Amino acid sequence: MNIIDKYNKRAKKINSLLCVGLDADFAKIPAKFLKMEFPQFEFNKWIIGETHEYASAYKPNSAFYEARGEKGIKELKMTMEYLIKNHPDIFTILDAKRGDIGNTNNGYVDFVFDYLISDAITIHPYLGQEAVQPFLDRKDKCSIVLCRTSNKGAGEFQDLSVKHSVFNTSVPVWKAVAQNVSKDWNKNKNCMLVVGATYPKEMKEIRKIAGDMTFLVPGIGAQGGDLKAVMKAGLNNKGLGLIINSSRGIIFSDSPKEEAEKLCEEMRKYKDIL
Ligand code: NUP
Repeated sequence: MNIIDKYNKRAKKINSLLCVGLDADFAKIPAKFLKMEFPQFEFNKWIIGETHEYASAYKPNSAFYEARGEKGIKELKMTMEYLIKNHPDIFTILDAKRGDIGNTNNGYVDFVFDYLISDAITIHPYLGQEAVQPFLDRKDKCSIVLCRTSNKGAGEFQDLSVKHSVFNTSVPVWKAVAQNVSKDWNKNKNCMLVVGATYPKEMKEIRKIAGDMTFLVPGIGAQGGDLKAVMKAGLNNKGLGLIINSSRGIIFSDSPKEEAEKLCEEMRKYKDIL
């Protein structure tokens, strides 16, 4: 089975495009977990228990684990192993935004895909396809390339106009990324794009370029993205093509279960009316 079909199968089975971000920020996790031997892991286990019936993907961001050194890495690995063992049909993404020269990337490939057994990794495209080839060559794994990020200052470089042989006019860098990744990098059908929920207009343009490719969409919840606008702009013609993430908005809410359910129900509603 193609790795992206792992996500599609789960999304269809439970009718949900929700990705829960396991951003177990040590400064924010509730006190009762801090007393435990493996606080980030225990917190994640609780979040997974609360949210798995609505989740088609989980996305830990490596930063929150790296911050604790070896303890954090251990608990990140425990989290990934827990997911594989207990929820093998849920897609996993390590949000690590890697990307270096080719042979250095081999180290990231081994760490993220084989040691942490993640289905997917986020990477940035700045060094070009030749450099990130070690990620793309892993046919059994998915590379999710930053295209249009959700942050306010995303445009500083991403909006710069560039000449690109495929387009007649100059285009912003994010369009060039969407074009190259969807047409050239995706030979193994194992690429996705990161498109922030805070930029639905751009998402609509990226959808036109990228066909039915899947987008990882951060920016719902704490960053204020508009779910309806995202789904209108980004759903592909199969009613899929989006992995919609919320991290803080779910995991640090009063009830992660209720927040996940609410978001999932909204997605189902919009899917039916759009
Ligand atoms: O463009 C991006 N924006 C973004 O927020 C690309 C990302 N990978 N992220 C990540 O998504 C961010 O690092 C964090 O892990 C998550 C969003 O979290 P939250 O705003 O829902 O708490």
